[in-house]
Amino acid sequence: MPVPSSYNDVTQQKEIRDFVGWAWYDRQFYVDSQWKNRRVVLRFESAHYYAVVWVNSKLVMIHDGGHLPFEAVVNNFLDFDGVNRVTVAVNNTLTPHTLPPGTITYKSDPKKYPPGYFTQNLQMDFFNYAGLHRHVRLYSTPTTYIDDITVTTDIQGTTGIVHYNIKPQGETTSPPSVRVEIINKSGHSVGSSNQMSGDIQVNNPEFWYPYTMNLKSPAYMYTLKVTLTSPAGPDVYRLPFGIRTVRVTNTELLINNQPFYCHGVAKHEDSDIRGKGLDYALIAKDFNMLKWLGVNCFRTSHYPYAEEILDQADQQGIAIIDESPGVGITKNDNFGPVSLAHHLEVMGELVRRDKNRPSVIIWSTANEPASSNKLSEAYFKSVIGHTKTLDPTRPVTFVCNNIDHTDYVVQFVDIICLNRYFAWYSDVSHTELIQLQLGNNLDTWNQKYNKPIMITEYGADTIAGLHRDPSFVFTEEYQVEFMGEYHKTFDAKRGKYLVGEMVWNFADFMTVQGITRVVGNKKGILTRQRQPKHAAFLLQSRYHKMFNCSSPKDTRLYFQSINVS
Ligand code: BDP
Repeated sequence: MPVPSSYNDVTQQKEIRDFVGWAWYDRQFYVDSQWKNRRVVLRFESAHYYAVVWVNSKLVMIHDGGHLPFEAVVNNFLDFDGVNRVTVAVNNTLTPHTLPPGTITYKSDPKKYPPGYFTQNLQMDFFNYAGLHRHVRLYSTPTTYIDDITVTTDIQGTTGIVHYNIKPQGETTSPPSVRVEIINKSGHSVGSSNQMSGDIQVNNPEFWYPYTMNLKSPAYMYTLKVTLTSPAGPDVYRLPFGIRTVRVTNTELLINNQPFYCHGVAKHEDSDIRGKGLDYALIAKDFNMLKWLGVNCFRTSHYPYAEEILDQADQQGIAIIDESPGVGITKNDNFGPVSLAHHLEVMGELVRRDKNRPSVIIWSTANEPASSNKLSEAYFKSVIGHTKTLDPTRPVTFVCNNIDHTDYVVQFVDIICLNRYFAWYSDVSHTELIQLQLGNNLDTWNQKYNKPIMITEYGADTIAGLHRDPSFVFTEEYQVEFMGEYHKTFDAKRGKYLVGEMVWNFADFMTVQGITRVVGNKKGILTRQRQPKHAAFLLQSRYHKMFNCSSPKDTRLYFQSINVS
């Protein structure tokens, strides 16, 4: 099997596509003998879902969770002069305590099923692609090394304040010394320090902001160059970061103290052949399509994406709602102590990985959990509270599909994220009801909580090339009409409390086989091959008009002035 990739769609075997259980990877490698005196680390960037790793037949590490990196020091397992073998067993079984959760049902009727027959039941709407989805790396550091760096930034007038904290690790006879420098894009040092933690002021900095805010130089990235010196030798780390702030008020989302309106999409990591495997060409294509559409923000629905994708978001100036794999937390036994402990751990891994990225403006702890179930209250109080403790600088939320039941979780969020499917999952075909139902529903949530609201999903399944006039469900005409009605309500609420909109979905994507999905979910405005359906042009024209004024208030004025509502 190629790495990185999902193993499911690579062969012509149905058994491999639909496989549930242990898959084994194994390969030989050599290590540079000069690494003998260094610390050698084996790192997996994603193994879906549960992974056990051996080096030269000795157990090295076990990791629970499919979308975040894990690593271990392997010096004691390596042969620096001969051939080595790494073996990985990956199991894609989802249980009530995994994220996402799932269940296995054993079918015991011998008249209907052979002995031991079972099925995997998913609680999410995407294919459970599996395998080594991202890179596996072997890297080395000196034995005294930089374990972690945290950078947060503030803006005071025309000054950028860079707070940093460096955590050195390792055995040393004398404490290591450090040199910290902030380097601008032209390679010049604009601030420095010799302390492990502290503040560095940058006068008149270039700020990081999304490219559609149309200011001078968007997405400006600095480098924090950290040189740790110890008897073990220098460890030099270059951390890209941006100077920016994110805040929410009762009605607004502010980036660098300026109102930001998210004109976005929700996505998936999904493609033909590679499944969820990292694919550089696909990443480049997707960012080109995002820019082509005029998107300034996307949600990593419904799990953390590859770091290479977030690198592009940082560099190209696209804001991100960074979502945990907490999708489908809907059954009572998904709210137990084992699930909670795992969810807290996953939030820790996610924040540790992505905390220094300027593109990440919001943490999403979950998608569509049963927030009308009383059990969700204590569970999410803990998950959201924990995430805020891990990172007090960003708003924290979860994505809610509760329409009008009592809700136990929205009370804890900084910004309300709602998925709405009026005229699709309810009153299907009745686009004439969308404005009335959506408008009333949004006002109700706003009045109850007095917090800003973002629509994080709305959409209709559409088979590319299917046409009918007047519109009919599943046709391209229906998707255009449906979205147009949503846009009218968005325009009426923007500038009041609505701070963003995200269509579901950027592109069609694969799901489990079933009678409500025709070879996958077809709510993409692009096909799975990234070709536009008619609705993509509607969105493109809408989003490009918003460019000059990503502030909701400005956008309303702009729309009035050109008479588009
Ligand atoms: C929402 C889910 C999303 C689904 C979508 C749909 O958040 O994962 O794919 O509905 O049904 O409820 O298309």
